Amino acid sequence: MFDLVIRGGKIATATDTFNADIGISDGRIAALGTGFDGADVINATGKLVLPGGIEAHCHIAQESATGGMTSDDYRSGSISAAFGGNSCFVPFAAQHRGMGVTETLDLYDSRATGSSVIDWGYHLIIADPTETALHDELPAAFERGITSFKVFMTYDLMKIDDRQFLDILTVARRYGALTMVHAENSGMIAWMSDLLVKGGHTAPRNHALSHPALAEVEAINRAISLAKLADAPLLIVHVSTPEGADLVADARRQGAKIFGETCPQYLFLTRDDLDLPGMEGAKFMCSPPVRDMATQDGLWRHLQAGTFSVFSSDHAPYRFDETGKLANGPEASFKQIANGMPGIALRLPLLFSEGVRTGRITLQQFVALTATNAAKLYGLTQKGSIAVGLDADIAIWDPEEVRIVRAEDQHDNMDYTPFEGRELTGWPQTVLTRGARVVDGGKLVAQPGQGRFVKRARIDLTGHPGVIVPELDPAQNWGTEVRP
Ligand code: DUC
Ligand code: ZN
Ligand code: ZN
Repeated sequence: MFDLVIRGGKIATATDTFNADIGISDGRIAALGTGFDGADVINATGKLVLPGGIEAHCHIAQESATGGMTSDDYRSGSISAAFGGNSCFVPFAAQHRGMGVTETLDLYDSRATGSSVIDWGYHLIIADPTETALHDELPAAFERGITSFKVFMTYDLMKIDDRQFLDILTVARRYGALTMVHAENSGMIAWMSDLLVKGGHTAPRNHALSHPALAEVEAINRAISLAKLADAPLLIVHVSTPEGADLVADARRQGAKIFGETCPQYLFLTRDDLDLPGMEGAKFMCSPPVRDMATQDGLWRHLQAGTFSVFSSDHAPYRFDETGKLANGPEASFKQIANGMPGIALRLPLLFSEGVRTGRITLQQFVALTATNAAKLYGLTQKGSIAVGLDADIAIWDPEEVRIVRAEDQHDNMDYTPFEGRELTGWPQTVLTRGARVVDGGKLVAQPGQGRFVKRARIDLTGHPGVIVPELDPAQNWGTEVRP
């Protein structure tokens, strides 16, 4: 007798699809089989039973370097995530210059604890890699279960230089942490932005022109080169160009520990969405920017070919009002508008409907991209699949349900969705975190605080040997031992 049985569903993991009952006890998957009985039973006949999504790129209760706050906190953000089929999320804890790492993590603990309905962790954004941060605080953060760091190659108040990047990669490598990078060339963006503003081209659509594809390609190439030199794992987040994805694919073919992420906006939106009257286009501003149809096709091909390990929302919610996009008034130039858009609840339905149902990707790829690979990269050793002993983090989907996306049906704290009016087929109906229902039949049934902080482990690099550059290989260097 189990605490809960999910009966009669079709289970899919990153490698298999099979029919079985799931027996759950004490929040864990206790058995897979048939004919199970439980104190509580969910009938999943005709449904897909998938690992709960792990949303590993979202901005929740996060202030930018210039002070703007995202509209979702850990309560609304986690609720929205759960309605979108996620049972765990990993937002960012953002260090700003002058802040210590420990102080940053304490601040985010105070924001998240008691609020989230699903399990959570944080990636630490490092904007001030002082000696204390590198040698005392990052190891302490790792001990605390924060095993992924994000750095920026652009934004004046956030960016680090190449030397600092190498220092962070080296510490991360030593502890088994994953470094994530926002890869865009800062100088190219500043130069383009100044040219546009000087010419009076300040409308939101110019945001797309101010972030040329070349800026991403150059920075990805540099970031991969730095990671190879340090022999450290690196994830390029929000890849928005096929040329950038080509670089990720090449590095992976060489065995380097390079990973890539893309996001819904780059597969489903184009810069025509930015070209709306007045400030409407601001709703579609994110960085890197959305591009064109040829870009979408190229990114879909990379998704199919396995270049990307993770598909994340990059939920960065700023309302279309004076608290968000319009904080600098209705006449603001594109440079003064917050970058980011919501999407935490639609990441999975968009990819399921337009990826799996259309046959562009398999159900196994869907599970890998949305849960299993994130668990491996981010050290969520108890999550990301359906197997005996793992947390019962499970999403039960109706693959035939058709819904039209409407802002008014969302559960985030936003006043628009960039995907308004899209018809999507296949939606999550019930979501469990550690065996407890969070969302059931379209209703929230969890209390804020039901989610727990997850102390994460080191990155799982199985299958990624890494490459040692000749200059660091003693066999090719008169026996000289130089180890990062
Ligand atoms: N980078 C992100 O990851 N999200 C929002 C904006 C940005 O620059
Ligand atoms: Zn970024
Ligand atoms: Zn982001």
